[in-house]
Amino acid sequence: MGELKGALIGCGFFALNQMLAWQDVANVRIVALCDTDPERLRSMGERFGIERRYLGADELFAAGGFDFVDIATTVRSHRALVEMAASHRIPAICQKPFAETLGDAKAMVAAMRDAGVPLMIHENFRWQTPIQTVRRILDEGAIGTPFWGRFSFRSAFDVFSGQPYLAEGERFIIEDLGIHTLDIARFILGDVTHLTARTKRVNPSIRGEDVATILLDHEGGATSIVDVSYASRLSTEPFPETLIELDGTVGSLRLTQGYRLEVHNASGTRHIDASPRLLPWASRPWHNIQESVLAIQEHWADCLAAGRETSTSGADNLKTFALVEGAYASARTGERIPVETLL
Ligand code: NAD
Ligand code: 89Y
Repeated sequence: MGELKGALIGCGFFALNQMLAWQDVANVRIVALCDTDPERLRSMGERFGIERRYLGADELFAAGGFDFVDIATTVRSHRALVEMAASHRIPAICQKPFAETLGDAKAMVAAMRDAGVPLMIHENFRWQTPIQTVRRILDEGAIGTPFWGRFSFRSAFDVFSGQPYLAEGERFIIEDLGIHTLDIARFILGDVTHLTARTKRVNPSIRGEDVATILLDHEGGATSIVDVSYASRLSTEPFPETLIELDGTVGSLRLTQGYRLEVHNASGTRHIDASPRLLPWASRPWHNIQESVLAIQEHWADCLAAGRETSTSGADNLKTFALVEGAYASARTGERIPVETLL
């Protein structure tokens, strides 16, 4: 496989993880950077020794010389940047959340499909070691067919110091974090037909909701609960762990704090350490997320080289993003939302 050249747009808080991970992806080299903020652009360029730097994405695309673009900006710019990639027929990775609205997300998928180039949403949580381990245990049939699940992310970690915009938006936890938890629920129990949601704001210094409880009906017949909170003060801070409970026809599975996985069935009880690796450039407690960034970027490079569709393609991620939109609609109206009406 020849070397793939990439360009990164957005040199902010999270992009650093993406740049560090790209260094570990075989046959990929980031050759150009873009950020509207000159200081962030300079700092990322100097840290990674990248000379080609652009203050505007239009100049970056006009200059060309790369095989894909990695969009690591916040949501407001996603549609314009993906459409720019489509108009230059450049494959693109776009960070979550996909877009500001489901209508925008659909337009982005259509633009990339019409251009004949792949779009992957950087929905990395399903790539975390503990989540992949749960998927593997299910595929082995260890608990039979799951009929009930809980996907829980409860924390009081200060995410606002690194990402101050999270305190400012009208929407917070479902759009920012619940989006990952909903994607994990889909990854583990399959697509969703209906949902009901309730939200709260506990922290008075932010604008959006910081607690959400979502009830999901899955196509295969399972019922699950996605519960997320950034207002939960616990004796041991679990950030950024997603805890999972699954009951199946022949057994059960519990992923508890500390990445401990217990699988129980008629043959007995297995205890599995589902901890992520601490990569040399990673730091606790973010290492779980950081390892998944490397995994999803490796997946992108493999799929791009082989011409395969990625696990979290734009088309796939519309189904996760519809759950986000549906959850806000249900919380607003109190109603149960049929997901097909959104897609
Ligand atoms: P940030 O504000 O720190 O960085 C965004 C950068 O993009 C800024 O430097 C800004 O100047 C630049 N930018 C904005 N619009 C631009 C444009 N049109 N052209 C070029 N540059 C532009 O934000 P962040 O915290 O790094 O978050 C970025 C994205 O990453 C968000 O969508 C966030 O939800 C996501 N994120 C994902 C994860 C994950 O695990 N997948 C974790 C954290 C953040
Ligand atoms: O932005 C969020 C994400 O995607 O993962 C954790 C986070 O950084 C804060 O909630």
